[in-house]
Amino acid sequence: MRNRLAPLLLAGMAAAGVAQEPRAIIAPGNPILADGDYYSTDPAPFVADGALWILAGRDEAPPDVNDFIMNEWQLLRTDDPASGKWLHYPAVARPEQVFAWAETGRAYAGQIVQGPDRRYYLYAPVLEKDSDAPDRFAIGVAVADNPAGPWRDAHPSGPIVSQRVPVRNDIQNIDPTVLIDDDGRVYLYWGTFGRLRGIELERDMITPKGPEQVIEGLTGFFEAPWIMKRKGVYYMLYAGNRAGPASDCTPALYHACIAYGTAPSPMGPWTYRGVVLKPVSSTTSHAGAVEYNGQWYLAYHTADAKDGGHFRRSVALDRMEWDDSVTPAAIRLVVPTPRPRPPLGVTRNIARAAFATASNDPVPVQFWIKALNDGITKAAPLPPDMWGSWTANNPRSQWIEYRWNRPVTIDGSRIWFWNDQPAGSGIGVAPPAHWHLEYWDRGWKPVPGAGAYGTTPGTFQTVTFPPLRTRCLRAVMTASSDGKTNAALAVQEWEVLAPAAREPMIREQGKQPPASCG
Ligand code: FUB
Repeated sequence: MRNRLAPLLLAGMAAAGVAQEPRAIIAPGNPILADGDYYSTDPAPFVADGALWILAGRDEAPPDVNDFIMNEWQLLRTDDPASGKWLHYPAVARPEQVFAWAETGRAYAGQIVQGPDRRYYLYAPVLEKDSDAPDRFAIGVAVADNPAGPWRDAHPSGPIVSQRVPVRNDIQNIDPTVLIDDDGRVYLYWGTFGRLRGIELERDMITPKGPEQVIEGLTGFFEAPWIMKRKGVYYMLYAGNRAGPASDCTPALYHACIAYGTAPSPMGPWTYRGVVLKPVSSTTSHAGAVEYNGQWYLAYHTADAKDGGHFRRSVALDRMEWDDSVTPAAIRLVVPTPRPRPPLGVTRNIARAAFATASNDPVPVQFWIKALNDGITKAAPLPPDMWGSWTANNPRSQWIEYRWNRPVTIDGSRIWFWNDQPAGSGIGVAPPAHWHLEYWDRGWKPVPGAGAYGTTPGTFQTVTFPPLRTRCLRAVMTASSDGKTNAALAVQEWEVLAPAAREPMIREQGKQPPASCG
């Protein structure tokens, strides 16, 4: 009964706007919902009725679909985060049920705030059904007596922010965050793609008091602002994507860190202060912070649940600590606490113990060198799921290299090429024309006795050879070419095989790559 009829029943209840009974969850670490039944995203924590709640969206993209399929919001609730005991309230609200002017789907990142009238206000980015705006994302406000609803439109005439109200703007109007200041004044911030706006609202929580202001000074701001105040200082957390090998935020452009800035007043001036959370396993990062029973927490999302991904994200919660020895107080880097993972199992692959480098170091910021030996291959990867070499003018040859701290004995290798152009192309990313392995033995030498080097993309190409001992191995690739220009190269995963399976060798954290192969 549970397996066959329950999903239909639940879907029917959700469509009818009936709140579902909460179900109990035990979370021995992150993510909170981890079994892949319900993905949860864009967390917005708040305290209500003495409990810690998290408003979350829900990712429903099928595996390998790269799109935000998000039809509803859900809630998580705990009285004791350390206990790992949560109540999960699925299907709390859907855009088209709450807002008559909204389309189904795209239930993006919202926030619930308790108003001065003790009622709860949900600030929700949704798509407007009828709008001539080039981008129909708009922010609606709903109100309820309880966080679990029922929610009704607090401003039935339409959104309070869009590309048409309260002023014409040309940004994507999503990711709202709200602060009720100590003096009762209300401030709303929102934005994405590097453009952040702020506006004061009337104390009714709904009416824009204007003017809409451009918020600047938050270095690398990408999206997901989160406003809060502590000890008289205004803090803005946000997803930042200032990328590069020297960036304190993220090496790869598609990923984001959670950064923060401070200001002496709600509208600034804002000063960048640093990073709160390093990039997570999903490309998007989205966080909110809250104080509960004297302890601060950061809620964020990752791709770490069963069968998770960039569009199948799941909410995590960790302690957030302050450094009050400096002024303004600084937020310390949050230490993620994942659930205990099952052992990896014995394997011949020793690539995960190696340091990866490439001939095109620094690798273009859309790609990520660490994807080479992360153990993950996808049917529809995004650029940071692979090493790549695309530039406007690609050279004929590239190599990728592994270095181990100690000599290793190997007798095989498996490589997974990625392409968006066919073999023989001189543009885009194509499989290599040919490639081979070289190992270090007082100089680079072709691996002797190697079998055929396959070039088919989208699946592992396996090469075997008589055992050899080395500390460094290269895959040397000759690019596909049309005779005039060269295509780029990309590799999702590159494994190196020891003669016998053993407990996995994992690279020691914090160890520096060996300076040389000798
Ligand atoms: O979940 C949809 C979008 O992804 C959110 O609005 C962004 O903040 C990012 O998390």
